[in-house]
Amino acid sequence: MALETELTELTKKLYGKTIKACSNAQLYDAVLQLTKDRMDSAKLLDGKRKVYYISMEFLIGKLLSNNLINLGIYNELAEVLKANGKDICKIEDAEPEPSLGNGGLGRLAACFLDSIATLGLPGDGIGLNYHYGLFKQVFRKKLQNAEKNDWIEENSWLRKTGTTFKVKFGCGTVTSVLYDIDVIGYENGKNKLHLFDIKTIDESLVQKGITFDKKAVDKNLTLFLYPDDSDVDGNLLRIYQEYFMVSNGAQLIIAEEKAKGHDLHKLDKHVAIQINDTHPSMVIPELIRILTKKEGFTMDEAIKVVSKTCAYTNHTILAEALEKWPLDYLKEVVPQLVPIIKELDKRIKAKYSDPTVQIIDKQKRVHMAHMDIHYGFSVNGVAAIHTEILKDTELNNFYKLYPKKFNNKTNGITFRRWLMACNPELTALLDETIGTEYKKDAFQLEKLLEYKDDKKVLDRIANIKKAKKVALAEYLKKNEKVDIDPESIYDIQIKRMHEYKRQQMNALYIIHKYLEIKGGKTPKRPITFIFGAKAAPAYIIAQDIIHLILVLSDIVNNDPEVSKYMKVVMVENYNVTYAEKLIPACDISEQISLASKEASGTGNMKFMLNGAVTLGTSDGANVEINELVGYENIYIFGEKSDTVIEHYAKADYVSKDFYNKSKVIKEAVDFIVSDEVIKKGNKKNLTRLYNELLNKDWFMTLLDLEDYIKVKDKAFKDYEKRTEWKKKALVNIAKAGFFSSDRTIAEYNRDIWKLK
Ligand code: 26Q
Repeated sequence: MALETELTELTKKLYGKTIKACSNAQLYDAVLQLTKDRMDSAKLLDGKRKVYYISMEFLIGKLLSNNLINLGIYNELAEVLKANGKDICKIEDAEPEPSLGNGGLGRLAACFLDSIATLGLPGDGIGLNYHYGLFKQVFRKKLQNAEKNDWIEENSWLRKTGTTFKVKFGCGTVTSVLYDIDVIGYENGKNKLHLFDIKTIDESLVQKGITFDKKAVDKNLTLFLYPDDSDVDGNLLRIYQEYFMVSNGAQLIIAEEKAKGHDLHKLDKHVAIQINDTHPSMVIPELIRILTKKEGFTMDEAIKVVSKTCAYTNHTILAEALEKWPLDYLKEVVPQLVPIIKELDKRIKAKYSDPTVQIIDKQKRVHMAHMDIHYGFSVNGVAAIHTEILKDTELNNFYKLYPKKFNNKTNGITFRRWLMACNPELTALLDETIGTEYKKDAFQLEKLLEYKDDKKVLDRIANIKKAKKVALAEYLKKNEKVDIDPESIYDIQIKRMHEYKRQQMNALYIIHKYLEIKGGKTPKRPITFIFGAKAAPAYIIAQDIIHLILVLSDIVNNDPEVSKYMKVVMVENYNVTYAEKLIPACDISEQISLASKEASGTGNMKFMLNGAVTLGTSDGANVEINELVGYENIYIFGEKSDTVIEHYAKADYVSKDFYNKSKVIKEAVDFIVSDEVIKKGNKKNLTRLYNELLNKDWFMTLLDLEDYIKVKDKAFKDYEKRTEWKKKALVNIAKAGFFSSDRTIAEYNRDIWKLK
């Protein structure tokens, strides 16, 4: 049926109205229904072997435009709506954003599902249906407050299935219900994202903000996602959540295998399970438990087949972020897994005497990653440098035992969302210049290099950037009540707030610039510094950094002398939807983590694809961006990872030395506790941050600050050489093909899953 007729019939049926007469919210519901109907008729992907991507997080973002693009009906629908006086963007606005992830790891899982389906591979996601997801961030008195994010509406992408399982905990048994979200590939078939929930969930448990009664597991289990990111908070409820997910996942996989008539002894021939960081690691002992207790396997048989089925991805080298659960916690939450974990540990202890590779350590803590490495068939890092560091240092003792298990899979991003959906203008220009093949084969973007000296194309790319900057200025005016100048340079840092990501270094640069302007040294062109970041509520220093940025924003933006030359904006409740507006408008992409600490980063790839130039350290995927674009098209600064690792090994970094040695550093750091700043903020937060930088600075901010200032100033200066800058933007776009998650998934499939 023609799209217009279909939509007209739907609005008539739902509201007794024409398209024209519907509100945007009503049209959103109607289009949602239409899209779901279309997806119903899409082909379910299948094959001899299927991958299950298990993850505590799927940061899927709004789904409407993405699904319309993948179904190939976005433009047509936009036309239909336009002909009826409606704007598709307004209709997209009506969709609530599910926040089922913290950051990179969760967003990666969402990009991967898109690419798995796009490549026509059979592969489902398994996760949890958090009712309020990650908290919503609200600023009050220049501090972050956390509120619940209510995203589930009566009509949503979720489809309730009839599938339910029993999950046994130490304290009793709970019953699950399964919701599915269709994942449609770009011009291809579909897979499923399975989100488990509990039948007896009670939303009324949530009191003020995000506080709730932690004890009633059968009522609270899927209310919230843990906001810890890389600072693992050892909480019992988190273990309940993890086990609930993997037990349901394991039962679902086994049920599907049985339904297909497959022999469970050959599980590895038909199934690959990708464990997204250690959060789902209990799937290993859980599968072994089910196979031995319910399916008549011997322990040897079960261990053997599970070990050939499970593969583990590591996303961090921060020691504090590696899960180590006290055995006592596991005894309380999942007593039935404890004998299995002990058996797995016993076998390792019998084979290897090295204490660093044991699963249960002397303090009776279970090292989840160790279990994955011993009892999985693949271990991968997420960027070249990250995998090398894992092999050489962090997991070196494991690498020596199992060199063949280790492999790298540099992360990627889906171009459907991060180019086609968020930047249709750039997409159209690419279609016109290099054709449309790049949508299926991202490496074709390199064809754009032929236009490097074509003034018309360079100007058109620059004009698109300008239009995106104007649109962002309008959006920020409306949402943040701030005026920014589209003629200014947009310098953007958006990612979780964490000391290792060093937003504090960016803040120190801002102070430095402010003091320069106050002293009469003004920049050629105004600069707009934009931040977006949530901090784990329990992460004190991260809260202090947010506070500092909000105070600086107040001081800078309200100073008539200074605000002509610079503005500071920290957007509230940074999320996927916000990223889609910020990234296309960016000139300079801040990727300034302490070398060796950012496993990969994926925002860096999104910015590059949209024609921003990276200012970054030699860390994570920045290293590979650098190799692709060359030093002329990126700004790299700071110490390299080997130097940093050496500082840690020798424990010889003293931040005060850097403070005492450099006038510029001293002035910037001292400003944090100057009267001017304290007047506008909280003395307690600011002094704590000041002391941290001066006396500890675990992530070596002051080590790189001078070089950062130097290289950042150079980037701002180079921005004025307009033609050269436009070329940099073009080269960045042209070289971004490698970072398509289609490439990443093709590699996972080639080396690990072997689905087809
Ligand atoms: C663990 C236990 C208890 C509570 C919370 C957690 C927890 C939750 C989320 C630990 C870590 C995370 C998230 C980690 C994450 O997002 N890592 C990022 O993964 C990206 C995708 O590979 C990389 O690009 C980033 O470099 C990495 O920081």
